[in-house]
Amino acid sequence: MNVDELAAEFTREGFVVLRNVLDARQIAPINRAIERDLAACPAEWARFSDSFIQAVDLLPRCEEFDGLIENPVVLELLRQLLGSDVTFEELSVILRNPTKEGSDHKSWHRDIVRDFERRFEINAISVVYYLTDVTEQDHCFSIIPGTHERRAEMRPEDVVPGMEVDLLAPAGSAILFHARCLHSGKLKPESRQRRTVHLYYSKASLPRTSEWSSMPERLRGPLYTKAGRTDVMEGTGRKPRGLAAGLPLLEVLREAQRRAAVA
Ligand SMILES: O=C(O)CCC(=O)C(=O)O
Repeated sequence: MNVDELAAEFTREGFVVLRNVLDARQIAPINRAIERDLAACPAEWARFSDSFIQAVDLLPRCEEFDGLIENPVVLELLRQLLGSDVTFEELSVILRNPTKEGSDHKSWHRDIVRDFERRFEINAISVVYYLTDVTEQDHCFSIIPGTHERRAEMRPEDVVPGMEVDLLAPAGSAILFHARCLHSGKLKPESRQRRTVHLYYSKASLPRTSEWSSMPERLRGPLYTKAGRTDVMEGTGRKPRGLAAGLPLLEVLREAQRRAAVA
């Protein structure tokens, strides 16, 4: 499919899968960076559960992710979808370990803004890179097509099994999805560890969607104009103000999600 066809599919369904955007030579240094950072900076990795571990502020310590932010294939499609003023907003890494838990801790949700009445404020695209193969047996990303637009009236509690599409793809694939689309992680009892990198993009003309990922000096230019912006949307991307200093990352992230849920 060419970029116009991919853009049309994304616009209709709210997501598209680009298989094999990265090859093994590009994936290996990213995996090494994850292992290095896990060992060197364990406090930067929030352990939500045995099966959900996340780091949200890796860029100051790891240059290995820069190529993902600026991947030319993905950026061409993003420019088509968001316009030439596309901006990078956030990068996190999620590790999903083997588990017997039956359901995902976040369940069905829209990203950034949890308040259903404010869902049309969500104007961002997430890019999820699979770093490991995701087969029928593995924890996968699951999405409800069209819930960014034609089915935007659907609430998380309206989802019934069978509506979802499970995105199975080899390591090196990139999923682009509209952050307004209902989605969830689907846990599988026999899964291997799944590794993913989650990036968010929006537009320079819109408020910053997230302040979790700091952008060090080396990341400058049109893609990074949100680096110095303090007008962060009310939602999961906003660091909770007024918390005690030194609180573990897990508690800070949980509080951000709690505040976004009751907003
Ligand atoms: O781990 C998953 O597949 C789900 C990720 C997710 O919910 C998200 O990107 O917001």
